[in-house]
Amino acid sequence: MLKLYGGARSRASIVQWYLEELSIPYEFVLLDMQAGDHLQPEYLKINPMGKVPAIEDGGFKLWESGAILIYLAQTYGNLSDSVTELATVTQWVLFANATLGPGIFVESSRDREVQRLLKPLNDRFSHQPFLLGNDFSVADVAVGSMLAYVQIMLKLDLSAYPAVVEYINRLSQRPAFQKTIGSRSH
Ligand SMILES: N[C@@H](CCC(=O)N[C@@H](CS)C(=O)NCC(=O)O)C(=O)O
Repeated sequence: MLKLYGGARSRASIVQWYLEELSIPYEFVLLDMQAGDHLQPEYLKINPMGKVPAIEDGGFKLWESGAILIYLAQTYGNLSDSVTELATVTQWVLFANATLGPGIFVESSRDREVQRLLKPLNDRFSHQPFLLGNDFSVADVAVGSMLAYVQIMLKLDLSAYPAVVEYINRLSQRPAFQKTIGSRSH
């Protein structure tokens, strides 16, 4: 069975959300990060960087949440073999992890980046329910989880971006979200 390694409150919830969306059986290996389980030699064999999440699928080990999401989409989801489709999904996953997350969570860049990044997202969600159009995809897991964390953890006022708020609400209603990321807010 696929193993997902994570901490109680960690980015492993993003991967767990997608595993639940795909109805893939998995075992969540809960590391006690306070106790430093993620820095022990046994876990460093899975991710030498000592970070979560990581997965083991058969003999295959993979870390970095974005890479894991794309692997799952290709292996178990409906991501096609199209180079352009893969590139577009990769664009959104990297945007979430390398641009949106750092831009908003790093306090020194927050004021500048919130306006710059949320305005085009708001424009997009004014015309379509999900990032790629009418259908939910792995791109929504990556970007949507980051936006949900902005609401849950930073409690920013997003009322200037109503379509983004509606998008987060739309994602929050998904059972797989509620079982994973959503349970953080309670
Ligand atoms: N870019 C990485 C970030 C991984 C990361 O920083 N994970 C945190 C938990 S959310 C971690 O393992 N921190 C432990 C540490 O730095 O000691 C990803 O998305 O997987």
